[in-house]
Amino acid sequence: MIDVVTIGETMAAMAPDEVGSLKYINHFSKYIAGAESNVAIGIKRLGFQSGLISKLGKDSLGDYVEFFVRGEGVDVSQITRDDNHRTGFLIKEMYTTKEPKVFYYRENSAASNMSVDDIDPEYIKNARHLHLTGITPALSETARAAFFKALEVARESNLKVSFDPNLRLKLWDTIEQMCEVMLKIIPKVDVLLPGIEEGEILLGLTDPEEIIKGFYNMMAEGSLVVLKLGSEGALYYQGDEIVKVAPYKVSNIVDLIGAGDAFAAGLITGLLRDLPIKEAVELANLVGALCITVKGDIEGLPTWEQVEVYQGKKEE
Ligand code: CKP
Ligand code: MG
Repeated sequence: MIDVVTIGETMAAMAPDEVGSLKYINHFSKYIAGAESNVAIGIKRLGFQSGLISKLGKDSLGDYVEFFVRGEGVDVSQITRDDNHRTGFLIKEMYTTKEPKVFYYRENSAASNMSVDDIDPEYIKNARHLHLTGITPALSETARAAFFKALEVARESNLKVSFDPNLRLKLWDTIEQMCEVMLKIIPKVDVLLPGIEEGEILLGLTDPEEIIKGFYNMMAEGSLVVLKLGSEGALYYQGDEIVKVAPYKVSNIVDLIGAGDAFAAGLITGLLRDLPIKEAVELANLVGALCITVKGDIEGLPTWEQVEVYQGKKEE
């Protein structure tokens, strides 16, 4: 049985082995990138079965992505291969003084051509949880329709739905269009995982408590909003009081990309394990923190056994 289904684009990616302008870099490492597959892999490592709905080109990079995701134990039965469109690709440029820059080569990719025909309602209905991010509806009109179909099926079948807005302005025509779609999705989900910046963009607010309440007021009563504060930990709110959850401190920060997905994997795992919300958020903080101590989005994601060691419940 699949516990968590997600839908999105997994890309082949290249990260330079050194910092500096791509103009002068000659050596790269290949890896996979994609918020939804990051979450699916994170959940699988933490002990639950995840499945990814996606599309890849019938090309070597598509083989690489499919083998990798399958190798991590994620169910790939809903990944189809497209003869006519290529596997999405990204390349990073690294700097010493600022966050890496990401260049996408994913327009009209196989995954951007996903459509409602790629959604098998039975596959979603048989799961416990659907995880979505704001990247998939940004890929194209047809991918957006597939996203909304998945959401609709999950709601009709009473699955829990979590949503990470993951705003990627580069993928939208206009900021207005992006905000309009996001504000249409948020009232339909049970668990919302925004960051502060997303609150600023979508609600025009800066105060964390106002942001968390602003989002909550758009959702059904009893929904859960977890506001990610990065190195400050997180806040959560379910309509009664706003609770602050302290961060899991790590000193060796290597690569911040993927932290939000790791956080989502931890939180969803906590919910599947029926942990009290505070403990689920603590788990999310821990998994998010471990992710950033290693280069790459998924390499630092812990297994459940490792989580127990970090929590002091088990000896290494
Ligand atoms: O918000 P995060 O840093 O956790 O997301 C990172 C992922 O899918 C990364 O894998 C990248 O490829 C992407 O977000 C994206 O499409 O930007
Ligand atoms: Mg994110």
